[in-house]
Amino acid sequence: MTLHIWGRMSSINVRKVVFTVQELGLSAQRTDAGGHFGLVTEADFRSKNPNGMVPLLEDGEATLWESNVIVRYLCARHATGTLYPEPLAARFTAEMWMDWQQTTLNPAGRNAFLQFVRTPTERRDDALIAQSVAETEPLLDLLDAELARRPYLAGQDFTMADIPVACEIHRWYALPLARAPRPHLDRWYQAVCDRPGAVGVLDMSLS
Ligand SMILES: N[C@@H](CCC(=O)N[C@@H](CS)C(=O)NCC(=O)O)C(=O)O
Repeated sequence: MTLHIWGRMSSINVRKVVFTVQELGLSAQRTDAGGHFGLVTEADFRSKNPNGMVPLLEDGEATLWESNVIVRYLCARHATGTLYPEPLAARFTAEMWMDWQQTTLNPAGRNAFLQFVRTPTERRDDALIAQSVAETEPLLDLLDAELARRPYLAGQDFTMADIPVACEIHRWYALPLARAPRPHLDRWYQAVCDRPGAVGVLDMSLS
């Protein structure tokens, strides 16, 4: 059974899923949806994701939305004991970072991305950018300090936790902003960029 991913690659949330599929060596069909590709308002799509958002994953009987849930599901199904850690403490450390990406890092950085990449220059709101930078910088410091203590977010090895956070860092690093030296964050990010899942994902330009 081939996996079916619905979603455009310009979406960070779709990129997480594509990274995971590639990392796991799975074959998947991807259909562009959302943004100017549309589809998400159609009745058939809404019957699968009533939110009308991407990504959406179909895998046999499983029809799933929410990007981090899809990442967890794929890792649980195909990589229990590695990307999906088995000991509960390690697994929930990974879960913790994934929730942190969704609830803390993403909201902080979102406006700078939207202003720089999706807003015409003449309508750009510098105050929104400054606020987004002010909220994100301490979170990058936090990541740098955490990654000084261990190679990956959930411990010694690469896990599902690293995928959503790396997709977020990819988006942030592509913005035209001065970057403070953060050697541990940069070392970790380079290691994630070297993973098989990163090809065509963490080297994409933003749109
Ligand atoms: N919490 C959801 C958010 C999904 C979301 O916001 N998706 C955006 C793209 S990143 C979307 O579908 N926007 C409407 C569109 O693309 O038409 C997730 O992580 O999957």
